[in-house]
Amino acid sequence: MVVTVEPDRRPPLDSRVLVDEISLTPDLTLELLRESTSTNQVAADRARAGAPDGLLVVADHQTAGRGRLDRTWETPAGAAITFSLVLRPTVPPASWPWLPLLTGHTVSKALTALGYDSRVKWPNDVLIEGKKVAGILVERIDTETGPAAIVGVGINVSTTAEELPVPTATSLALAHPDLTPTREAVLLGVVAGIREGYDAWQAGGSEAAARLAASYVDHCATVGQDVRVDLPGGTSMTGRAVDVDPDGRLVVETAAGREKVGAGDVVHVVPE
Ligand code: BT5
Repeated sequence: MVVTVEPDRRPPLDSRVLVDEISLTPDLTLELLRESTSTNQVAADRARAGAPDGLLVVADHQTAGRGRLDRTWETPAGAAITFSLVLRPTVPPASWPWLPLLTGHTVSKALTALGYDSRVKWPNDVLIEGKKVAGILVERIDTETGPAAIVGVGINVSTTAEELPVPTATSLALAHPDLTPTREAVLLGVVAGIREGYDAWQAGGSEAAARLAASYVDHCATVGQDVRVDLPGGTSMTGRAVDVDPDGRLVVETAAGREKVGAGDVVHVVPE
């Protein structure tokens, strides 16, 4: 099956294909919504109402997607993948900061498996040729049965250049027009990749954590780059990103010495 990039001829997600595949995976349950405001919002509501680990909320069209720090995530109908997975991690609280990085890493690896040359910009923007193809929003919420993680992922699949909200964005179709995976294939590949990576990390203790950290650094486009990091307080720092520490923080070599950053927006500085 081939996905067209003509906006007026985009088919809806084929629920039979998704249900068939996901019913074979005992640790996933699908809730497919034709339209939704924000899948992270819906998944958080479900988790608060008791939804178990593995609930996958997919929106065929998301109308009010959320980014980090109250930003928005914009996707035209039929052009993207937008979903949120409810997870109930049992790892120690100190390991939670790795969850967004793990998600970015596994999404990027799933896209690589589909033939795209994909890398992660710290902490979890998924890039192809330096442009953002996927965004991730991981939120921790409290529920009566313990804390839950809402892992939200948006991927631009057939979005055209005119439809993309910012010039720093790309889509799978723009990045590699010869590859034409269906939205269903991208969704299933990415969800399977996240589930597998997460399960290995959850079950594997410190050895799995160390393996993830090494693999993340290997595939992270930021490490080795000159960067500017815009920090949540409104300040910024510049330097060379040299590593990611065991807590998932970016290590930046600045003029004033080594700094560790737990949250911020990284800009890869292109040498003039
Ligand atoms: C993110 O935020 O990148 C997280 C995006 C998460 C979206 C998923 S979709 C399913 C789930 N349900 C939700 O409601 N959200 C999640 P951040 O790093 O803050 O980036 C947001 C910024 O990316 C915006 O301010 C724009 O500059 C840009 N942007 C918006 N839409 C984009 C798109 N489709 N592609 C690339 N960049 C985009």
